[in-house]
Amino acid sequence: MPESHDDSDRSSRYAAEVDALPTRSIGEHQRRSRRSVLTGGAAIAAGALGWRWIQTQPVDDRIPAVLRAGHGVNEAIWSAGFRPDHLAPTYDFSQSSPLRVNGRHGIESEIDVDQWRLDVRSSDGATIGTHQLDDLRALPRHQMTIKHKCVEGWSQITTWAGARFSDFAEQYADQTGHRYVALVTPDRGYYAGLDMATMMHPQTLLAYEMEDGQPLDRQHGAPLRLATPLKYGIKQLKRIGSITFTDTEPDDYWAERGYDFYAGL
Ligand SMILES: Nc1nc2c(c(=O)[nH]1)N[C@H]1C(S)=C(S)[C@@H](COP(=O)(O)O)O[C@H]1N2
Ligand SMILES: [Mo]
Repeated sequence: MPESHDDSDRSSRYAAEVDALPTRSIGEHQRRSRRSVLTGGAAIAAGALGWRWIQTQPVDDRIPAVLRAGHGVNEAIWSAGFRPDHLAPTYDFSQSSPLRVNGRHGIESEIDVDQWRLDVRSSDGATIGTHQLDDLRALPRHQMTIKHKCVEGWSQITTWAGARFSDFAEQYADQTGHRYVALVTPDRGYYAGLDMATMMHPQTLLAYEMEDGQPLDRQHGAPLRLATPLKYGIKQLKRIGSITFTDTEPDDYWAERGYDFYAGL
């Protein structure tokens, strides 16, 4: 399926921006990002209110009502990469094909799926839960055919299935007021941080299947990976070993190498 102009313009603009970034120091990059996030009084106001406060507001169709209410607040949340009431486009399964393999950091070793465990940690590093794949399979299964986009400038319509992170996180409700979730491979070879708004979005899945219900293979992140149409591929960590709830911007493999931390679409 041909790329729309809109997409390819956006990708090439993004690619150009990314090319320019590594020449800046990390410190400069962080100052710049902070400035761009904090444009406009609305953003500053919402920042002061904070995600934690937003989460305590009445929920309208599972989305805190305040997020629907004001254009200003929506503007602010744009720094998370999307409007919270916005669903990314989905496609017919007939348009889907198995995603090409890209990126092998942290997944090069063999993996015994039966031995694999997902550790959940609080911000002080304490383990607050350990899960096997059956725990994820016990949650409602969602399948989505979405467009996967890579910062390298390609995209592909593909299908994922798994549990919504938001469903998984219900058992950690005391943690979801934090600002970020850190995802790390078991060997710590690859790591990515995501803002809580993205993680709690209904299209953000802890995926264990691809295409028509096939289990993920190792190259695609068996036994569990992140899948979301809201972020570039760099955030969709394959072979998740741990999930940490934190208020500190997590270490992020590609942000450390000059890419935009939010990597939103
Ligand atoms: N562990 C791990 N996850 C990763 C990567 C990686 O190198 N290691 N690369 C990312 C990138 S850049 C992309 S585009 C997608 C590609 O997913 P796929 O190989 O299943 O197509 O995985 C993402 N997740
Ligand atoms: Mo990518």
